[in-house]
Amino acid sequence: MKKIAFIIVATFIGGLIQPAIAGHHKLQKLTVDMATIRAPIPGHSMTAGFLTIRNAGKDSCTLSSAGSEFAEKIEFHTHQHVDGMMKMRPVESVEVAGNSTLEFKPGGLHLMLFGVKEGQAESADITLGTDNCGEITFNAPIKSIKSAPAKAMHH
Ligand SMILES: [Cu+2]
Repeated sequence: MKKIAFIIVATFIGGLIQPAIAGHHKLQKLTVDMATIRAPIPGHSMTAGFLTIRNAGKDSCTLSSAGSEFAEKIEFHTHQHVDGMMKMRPVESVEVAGNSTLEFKPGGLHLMLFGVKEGQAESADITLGTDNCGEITFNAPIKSIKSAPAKAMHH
């Protein structure tokens, strides 16, 4: 009798836990790793941010906004070849396909931070908003990162 009761209880608990895990997964399918903000050049209020974002869900997530206390405004930027020159171009949204990882990196897709606060901050929290996957906040250390070649820095 004891064994049967145990099986019933285990099945009941299992039934409770599973939907909870599934629900949690739906909210937290985006994860951010390797986030950094390039330390702004003294006297400059603009800099770039880099990160790796992973979408563990099967549906794509569309990043539609970025914000931080550290900057007045954050845009998504890509690099594009225009007449043989690499130029940065703002994009309104960035799609992270299901079960995939997307890199924001020097010379490619990146976050552009405008109106950066002066001071000795060592890191800043950044929040990315999405159309369909909630929002994610992560902490990005502020580091000196070697600049991309000068021609890649034109806006
Ligand atoms: Cu840029």
